[in-house]
Amino acid sequence: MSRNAESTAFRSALEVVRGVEPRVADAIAAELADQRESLKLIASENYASPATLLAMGNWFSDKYAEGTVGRRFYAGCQNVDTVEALAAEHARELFGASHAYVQPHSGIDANLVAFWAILADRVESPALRKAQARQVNDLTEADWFALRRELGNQRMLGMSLDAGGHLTHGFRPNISGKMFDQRSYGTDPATGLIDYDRVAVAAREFKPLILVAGYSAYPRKVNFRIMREIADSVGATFMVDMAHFAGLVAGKVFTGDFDPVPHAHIVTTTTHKSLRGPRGGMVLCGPELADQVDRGCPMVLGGPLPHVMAAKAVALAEARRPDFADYAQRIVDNAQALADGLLRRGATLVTGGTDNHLVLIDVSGYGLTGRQAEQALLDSGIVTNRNSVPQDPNGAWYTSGIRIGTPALTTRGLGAAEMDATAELIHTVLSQTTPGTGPDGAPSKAKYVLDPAVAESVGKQAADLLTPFPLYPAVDLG
Ligand code: DSN
Repeated sequence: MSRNAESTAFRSALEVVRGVEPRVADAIAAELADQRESLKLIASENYASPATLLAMGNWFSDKYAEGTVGRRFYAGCQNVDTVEALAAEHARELFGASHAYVQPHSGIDANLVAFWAILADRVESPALRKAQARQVNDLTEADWFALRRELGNQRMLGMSLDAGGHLTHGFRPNISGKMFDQRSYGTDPATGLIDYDRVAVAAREFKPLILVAGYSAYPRKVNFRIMREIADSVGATFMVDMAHFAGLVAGKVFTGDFDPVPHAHIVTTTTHKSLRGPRGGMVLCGPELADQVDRGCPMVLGGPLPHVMAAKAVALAEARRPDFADYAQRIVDNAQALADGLLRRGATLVTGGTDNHLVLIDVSGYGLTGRQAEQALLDSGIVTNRNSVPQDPNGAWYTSGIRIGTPALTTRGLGAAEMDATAELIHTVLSQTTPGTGPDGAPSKAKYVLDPAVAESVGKQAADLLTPFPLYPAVDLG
């Protein structure tokens, strides 16, 4: 697409929106301005390509398409079939998976599809077999009672939240924690790394139906070959949620033991993080689980979003190009440069560094909570999010960590030199921020003191750092 075409497309779209509700058009334009100006270090965010963004804004949004390709509950789905089949084909080719299901609307939806598929595949339930043979009307009340009893309270072993696991891996604030009897494996307190021997012991003791690997705040690679061996040793289904690092798998930075696809029975992901696609989810699996996975809608999903599946097809096609592998490698190089820059300046990092796209700073070394650090950085034009660290004394709300990630800034083109400069800015803010007090003079975990002149100066330097790397350079909204 020519640069002019991108500008024309977005300008025209905004003009049409402005004709109905100008405040929405203004908010969309303001969002682009904000994203252009901020040093975005949120590890789970990225910037999708103009082609991906534009593929979402069209009449595919108007179509219902429950069912799967060629087998829909609505008429007239031939064009939805085309984009869904394309997205699935790109996903299979990109990840080397035999089956791809591209309908999930988000990561939690993808995980719900996987949980359902595993339960349906693994749990002995005559009532479920009857229901799946499409004899639902023949089920008695006793059958339904048995079905609920048999499917309920199954066991899941996943990574603990404060070690970097995800809410949807069996934790109480999420439905997965209410569906499953969950236990966690943590990390070694001395190294911060997963201790596979301890995972094996936990698996032997707990005998889970599902062993889950994957994380949203663990800054290291996971050895999926070892995890699969552990799952096999206790008869568990091995599920990997690769939402955070799917781009690193797609870009062949994570290969061999670190590529989940050949090792897991089922892999889930979002499509908008390091993979750089539209906001959405996806499931990959082998032939054994494919049929159950394809029942995701209406089992746990609402109708598919054909406009987002179209954008998934575009983004996955982009990820199959050779330059995506270069992008994925630069994400990791940048994270390592950022980690090195922080370590050299005296920061404490969980696990002492990174080998993926994220870095977790333990800000207790600066005498701050995660909440204080997050806000002080935000005041200075640096967008991050607070996150628990292992055995966090400040809990999940205030936390003791700041999670930073490089997928978004790498998309803009920033490299190692800019990562070192970013480390300097982060260190400056954190070392010059002090904890504040509440109205009664008592120490506060939320209030902080940062000289506004420091915040302004850092904000200016952060903006200067971004100037040579314009975001969506071809898009001029006028
Ligand atoms: N919210 C995502 C993240 O920030 O990691 C995970 O769901």
